[in-house]
Amino acid sequence: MDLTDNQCQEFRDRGWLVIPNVFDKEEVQLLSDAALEVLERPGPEVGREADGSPHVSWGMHLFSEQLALLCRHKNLVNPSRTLLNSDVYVHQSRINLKQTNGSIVAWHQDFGTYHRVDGVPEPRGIMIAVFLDDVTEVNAPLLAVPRSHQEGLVSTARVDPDAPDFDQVSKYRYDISDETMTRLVDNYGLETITGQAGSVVFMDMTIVHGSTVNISPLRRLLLYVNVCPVDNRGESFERPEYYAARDFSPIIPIDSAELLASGHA
Ligand SMILES: O=C(O)CCC(=O)C(=O)O
Repeated sequence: MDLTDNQCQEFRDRGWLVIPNVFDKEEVQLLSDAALEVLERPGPEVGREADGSPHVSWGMHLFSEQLALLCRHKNLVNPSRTLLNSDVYVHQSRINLKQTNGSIVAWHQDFGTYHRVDGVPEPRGIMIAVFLDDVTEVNAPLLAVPRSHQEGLVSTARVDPDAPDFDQVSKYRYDISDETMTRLVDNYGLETITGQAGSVVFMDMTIVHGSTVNISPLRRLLLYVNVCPVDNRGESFERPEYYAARDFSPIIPIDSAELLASGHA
């Protein structure tokens, strides 16, 4: 899958690009099955709702052959290489299962934590989202501020030692203040990012984004793969590998035949 010049320009201007029909039904089913299996793991890499049900799993490529192959899929890797003008490695991957009445995701920039905690030097990288369910206006789509990547880092630390997930997650959080959010939305607006299952989003990892609670009965399962150029690697290893890469070798792309074969093994 090659990107057109117009698509590259749209990514640079707005900060993201949505491409429909990147994966077919069989691939979506295989990836959904693999993701739900990883979410069943008891490990510390799984984040949970207050009732104990899983809603996020970090480092999916370390725990599933199919999800590791997804991270190497040419439909993710080749556009990323084009947009970043470089070979890429996976800095972080995750599964996000937004269940009915589950968590919100506060306004943030992925690069905020990657830079300040993981030591990724420069704001060069892409958050790729793979939709495994249809995402519409009603099941808590990603919300994002177009062009906000052009502002650089605008997030600030949120330190709340009483948060239930303080040790694991929230001490590393950098959120966007209400004042900054108001200014950004006044200047640039705010958009929903929707698409059918099988769609893929390429988003600059400095874009301000978040999502609300999903009060619909419609599940919203998404996979995220954050890639960076191989010369923009994390230099701090404070967090475990499921949050922050140790392997910086350039990804060698695979195709759908290899992904699908892994499901038939
Ligand atoms: O899937 C979502 O609702 C948001 C996830 C997100 O922003 C992230 O993982 O960085």
